[in-house]
Amino acid sequence: MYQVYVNQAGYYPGEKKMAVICQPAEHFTVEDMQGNICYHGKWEVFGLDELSQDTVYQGDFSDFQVPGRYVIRCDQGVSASFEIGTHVYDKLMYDVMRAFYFLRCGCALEEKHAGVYTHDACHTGMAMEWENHDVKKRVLGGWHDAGDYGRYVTPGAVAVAQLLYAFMFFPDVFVNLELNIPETGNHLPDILNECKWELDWLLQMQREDGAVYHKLTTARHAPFVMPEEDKEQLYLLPITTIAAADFAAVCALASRVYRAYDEAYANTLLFAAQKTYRWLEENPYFISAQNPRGCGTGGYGERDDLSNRYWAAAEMFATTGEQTFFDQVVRLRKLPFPRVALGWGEVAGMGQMALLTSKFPVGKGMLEMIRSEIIQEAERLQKVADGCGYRAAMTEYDYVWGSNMPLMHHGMTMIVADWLENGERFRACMLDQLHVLMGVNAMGISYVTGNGEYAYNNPHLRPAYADGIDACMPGMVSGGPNRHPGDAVAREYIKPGTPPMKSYIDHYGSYSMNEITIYWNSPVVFVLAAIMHQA
Ligand code: 9MR
Ligand code: ZN
Repeated sequence: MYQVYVNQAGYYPGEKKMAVICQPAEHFTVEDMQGNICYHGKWEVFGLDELSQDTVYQGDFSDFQVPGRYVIRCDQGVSASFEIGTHVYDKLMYDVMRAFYFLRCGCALEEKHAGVYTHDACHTGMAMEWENHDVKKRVLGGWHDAGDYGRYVTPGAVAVAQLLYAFMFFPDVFVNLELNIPETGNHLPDILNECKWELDWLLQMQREDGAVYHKLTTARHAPFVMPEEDKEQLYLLPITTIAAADFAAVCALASRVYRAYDEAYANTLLFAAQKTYRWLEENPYFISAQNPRGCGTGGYGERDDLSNRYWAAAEMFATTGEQTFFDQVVRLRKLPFPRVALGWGEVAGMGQMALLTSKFPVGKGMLEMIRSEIIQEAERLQKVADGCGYRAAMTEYDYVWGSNMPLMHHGMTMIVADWLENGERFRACMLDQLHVLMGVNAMGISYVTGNGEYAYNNPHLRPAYADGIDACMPGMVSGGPNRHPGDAVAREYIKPGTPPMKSYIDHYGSYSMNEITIYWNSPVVFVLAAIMHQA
């Protein structure tokens, strides 16, 4: 545990750099690993930071730009070591992308790709419909959602979509990024190879009539065993309109992205999207997700399906340019739903990305509206960050289960706002959100396994526990602090009254604070891509 908090992955030479200490201090130095003093800085008092209850002192060392490995030292303590350089985020990106590979289902993870984190093929049994056991189907592949072995359509669609948008906005970051996965070296960039693993699974979740099953899980979460040891019966849980809408959206989006590489696959995706979109239109009433009696896996219920239908219509329009989809976008925009949310539940923000990047014109009026929705949100976030000693754009209401998701979504919103303005107004604040994730936070911890000298290491992640290996596979993003301890371990260790930013424990038993999910990794990929793109 260190007293001085820094981004443990490091900083680009030319970017803003800020360390934090939570006790009165005046001067600090930046020292190289031989103990040579390279820079002198001064702590500035920020004062009481509300959501951590820390009295924060900020140390700016942006002026120091010499590449190398350093620590920050003062009379009161020292930081973890960190790097300054032009490649400091390369490993982080590699690891957060490869986390998806580690979550692959239906195949063995072999040593040449997985290193020591191997396992046999898992969840290869026949699935049956929950409601009608006569309907059987073998559904293979996809990513395990999280610490559990469930596979769920809506979060899967959102995670893929965020990766695909990262690729669309910042292709230069990915075209040559090799991930040492089984497909590496084929005709696709590896990010598209990895997304295809999930898309191929999603396609199997479509029913003959275009409806889409909500999830594919066992009746209960498995115990903490390796995935291939989880041999319980697999069930296809009832169809929902949210699954259908997110499915149509991501398939339409993917058909645009893959077309340049694989025409046939793009057509398959588009055909699937069209079929499910038709089903959605024939089923205008919300069919929600509710766990049937006897099923205890993830719910992923939503209050309504408006933003999901909006996202689907927007992607269908961006892919086909057809008027009927545009009419649906216009109709849905009259209804109330949050405008910039990026999933897993509310997804209108994904729809905005489709409309903003559409090669078919959506009209000046609508563009202006979307633009101001996003820019206003980015401005609000910047003010929130200004009020936080750690510069997190997080209100207390953001410290929920998986708070690192809003943290990164806020970064995404700032990125899109800068893209819209063709400027860098929000860039520093966006970078601050990554700094928070990587160590400039009230726990002084890096929330990405294997990245940073003081990184969390005990996620609620079945294989990470069951494999008996001390070091967790790298690149797993923790859910992070949650002001509502939602499990027995969290309630045992987190005393009532603990400030939101400190309501965290690195314990494998705490699913409400320390689980991992595919859709907590995906926004980190997007944020890193933006940072690496402009570097
Ligand atoms: O990420 C989800 C979080 O927003 C919810 O508050 C929580 C409780 O409903 O569920 C989380 O999703 C979990 C899912 O239901 C099952 N797989 C693991 C997910 C992360 O904990
Ligand atoms: Zn599996």
